[in-house]
Formats: sequence, structure tokens, C-alpha cells
Amino acid sequence: MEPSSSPSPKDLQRIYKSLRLIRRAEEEVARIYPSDKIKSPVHLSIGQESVAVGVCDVLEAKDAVSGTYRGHATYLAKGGSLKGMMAELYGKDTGCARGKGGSMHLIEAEANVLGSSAVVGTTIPIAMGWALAAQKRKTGAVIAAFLGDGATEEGAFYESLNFASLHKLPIIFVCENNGYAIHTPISKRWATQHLCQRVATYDIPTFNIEDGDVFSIRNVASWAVDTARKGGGPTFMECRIYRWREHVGPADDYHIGYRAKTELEPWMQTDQVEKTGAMLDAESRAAIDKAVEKEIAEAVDFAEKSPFPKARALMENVYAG
Ligand SMILES: Cc1ncc(C[n+]2csc(CCOP(=O)(O)OP(=O)(O)O)c2C)c(N)n1
Ligand SMILES: [Mg+2]
Repeated sequence: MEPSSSPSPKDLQRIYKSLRLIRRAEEEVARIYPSDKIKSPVHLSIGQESVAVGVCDVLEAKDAVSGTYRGHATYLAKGGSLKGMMAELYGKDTGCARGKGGSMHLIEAEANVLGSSAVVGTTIPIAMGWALAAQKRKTGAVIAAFLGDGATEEGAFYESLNFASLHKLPIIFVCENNGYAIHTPISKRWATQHLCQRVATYDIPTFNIEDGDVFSIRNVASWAVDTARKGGGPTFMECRIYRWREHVGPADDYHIGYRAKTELEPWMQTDQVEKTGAMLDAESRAAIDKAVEKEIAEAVDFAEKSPFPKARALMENVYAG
């Protein structure tokens, strides 16, 4: 793999904007949530933004992503509409899934954001089908399939690794390893911690990025995307990261006792939103922050003013044709 080159000022601004937008949008979701205007359970990715941002920054418009129910970051980093997401959370007709899916089912075909699902692991084989189609149609497009550490315990994960490697599919498996499946730590779930070694037995190149650094993630993703585009097949990225808030909902959960707040501290000290922001000059940072706040306020306003779907919409888009 090539050594990473330092990001240009333009790269920096774009990456910071994406990180900041996701962070602030989710903080707004958390702020609004107790009002009950948001009709959907929310799995926030606050603290985990750098994985989606680092990977999506090297994808082209024709490339795709598949996410999980913790998918706000994936959706936004790939260019999904913030208005469409906010309205979806409010259950409104203008939402990206017409208000019927909620936070766990974000989709935006125009941005090549495949629909996500509440059922753990299920989007992995769907992403692989997309990769197979891209290969057969020779589009040169690639897909990044995001999954949690819990999803690596599903059979569909290993079936997908095997098939993708055998057929050299243009897919990048991106594991957001936050160390927990709901409240259960990896130490109580995995016989070994050697996830990359397990995946490597399928003859897939693997990379373990341990510190959540957005530029390290971007550098590996760039290599993986190039490799996949050239017909070199899949790559697996294990990105260690930390979920700052509770599994589902707007608050934190350190009082429950399944994890200690001391685990959070090193991640907060290397917060990628802050770290990347500090690399910018004060003026351009302030301009980005202002633009982000405006975008969020407009999206919330759009969601609030949008109508709920009509009752007859219940039966629309249920059956093909
Ligand atoms: C097939 C299936 N089994 C169990 C569940 C219940 N469940 C919901 S979230 C979750 C944890 C998944 O953890 P992980 O993949 O690490 O994602 P994270 O929430 O940490 O982002 C589980 C087991 C489910 N939704 N689907
Ligand atoms: Mg997890």
C-alpha cells in the first residue's frame, strides 16, 4: 500500500464538513428526540463518524454503500439528503423512505445509498449482489458494505466473504468494530479477537485501523477502492471505534454498568471532528460550522413543515407494479 500523502486544504475542508455535519445532525436528533416529534428509534453513531467519512470520501458518485440500522453517518457521508433523513425520522411523506422506514431504513437511490435494515447482517449479501451486478455490467463501480462487529457473527457474513473472494467482486467490507453488540462486549462473544486473521483465510487482504483516524481510514479505503476497480477483488477493513451514546436512543448509558466511562475518555481526547477541525484555519472552520448549522436548521424546518403520509400510502410500494 502507498504511504499516505497529506490531505490538501480542499480535502481537509470537505472531510471536516462531512464529519461536522454528521455530528451536529445527530446531536440535533438527540436534542429533539424527547419531544416525541421523531417517530422512530434512533441508533446514533456519535463518535463513530470517521469510519463512514473516511471511506465515503474516496468513493465516486457511481459507487454505492450499504449501511446498518446505525446508518445516519453512512447515508450522509455518501451524499444522502439531510432533509430526506430528518423528514424520515419525523415519519413524514417527504422522507427518504416516504416516512415508512424511519432511522433504521434510510435509502437514497440517486446517491447509491442502498436501503438499510434492522436485521443484523442482512445488508451484506445484498451489497454483494450489487457488486456482482456491477462486475457483470462492467460499470467499474464498487460498493462499501458497512457492518458492525456483531454482524460478523452471522453466517451471511462468512458466506459473503467466500463468494466475494471467489468471484473477485468489487466490494469493500467495512467493519465498524465498536466492541459491543448492544450491551455484550466482544470478550463474551468471540473465542479470539483475531477478526482480520479469520477473514484473511478467505484470501482477502485485511487491514486493522485501531485509532479511528479519519485519514488512516481514508488511506486504506483508497487502496481498497483502487484494487476493487482494477478487478483485484474485495478488501476487509476492521475499524476500531467507540459508540459514545447508548445502543438505541439519545442519551448515554454508562450508569447501567456494562461498560465504564473510562473507556470513552481516550476516544474523546482523539475526537476526529475536533482534531480535523483544528487542522483548519479559524476562518474556514467558522464558515463551515455556520454552513452546517444552516443546513441542519433548514432540514429540521423541512421535516416539521412536511405532511404525514396519507393513509392510502400504506399500500403503496408494497408489491412490485
Ligand atoms: C439477525 C438479528 N439478530 C439479533 C438482532 C438484535 N440486535 C439488534 S442490534 C444488535 C447488535 C449488533 O451489534 P453490531 O453489529 O456490533 O452493531 P452496533 O449496534 O454495535 O453498531 C442485535 C444483536 C437483530 N436485530 N437481528
Ligand atoms: Mg458493535
